[in-house]
Amino acid sequence: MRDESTRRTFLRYSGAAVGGVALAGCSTETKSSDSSDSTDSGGSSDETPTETEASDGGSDSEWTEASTVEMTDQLTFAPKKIQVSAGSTVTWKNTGSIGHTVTAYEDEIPDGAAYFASGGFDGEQAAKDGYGDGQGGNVPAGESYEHTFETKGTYKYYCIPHEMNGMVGYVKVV
Ligand SMILES: [Cu+2]
Repeated sequence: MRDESTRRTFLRYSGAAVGGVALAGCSTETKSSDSSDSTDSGGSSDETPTETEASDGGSDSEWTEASTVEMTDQLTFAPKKIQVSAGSTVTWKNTGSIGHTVTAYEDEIPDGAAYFASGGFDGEQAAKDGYGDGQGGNVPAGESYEHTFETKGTYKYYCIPHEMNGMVGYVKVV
């Protein structure tokens, strides 16, 4: 039993290491959980995998005024956080050799804002399905995708195949 929880921790850590970026947030987490819990049989010891996103604070004040974002072979959007004025068109360029998507989190765009995703999908699920079905929305090497932002607020988006590697970005429209 004890053994099992150790293994689970290890797996999570090695998963984070692939991302390479989000490590700092994970290392402070629950060393203490190995004593008490898990006598209570049936699971639901949730790992809450999305929790790591919250920990990328600290750099939250660093917004770069830019309207071009590069998608790189390091599995990043660069700059990760951009600021533009309403009505601006943002261009994402794939400057590497690996394909990427630009896919908005439907729940993390301002109220009333238009959904956006490479491939022209009108919702996040459609974008995921489209990618799963023949890589719809993939932006290959050398290609780009653009979107015009009309509604002010902060948008968060990700790359479908590399979300697990921490490939997410933000656009703040002011
Ligand atoms: Cu990607």
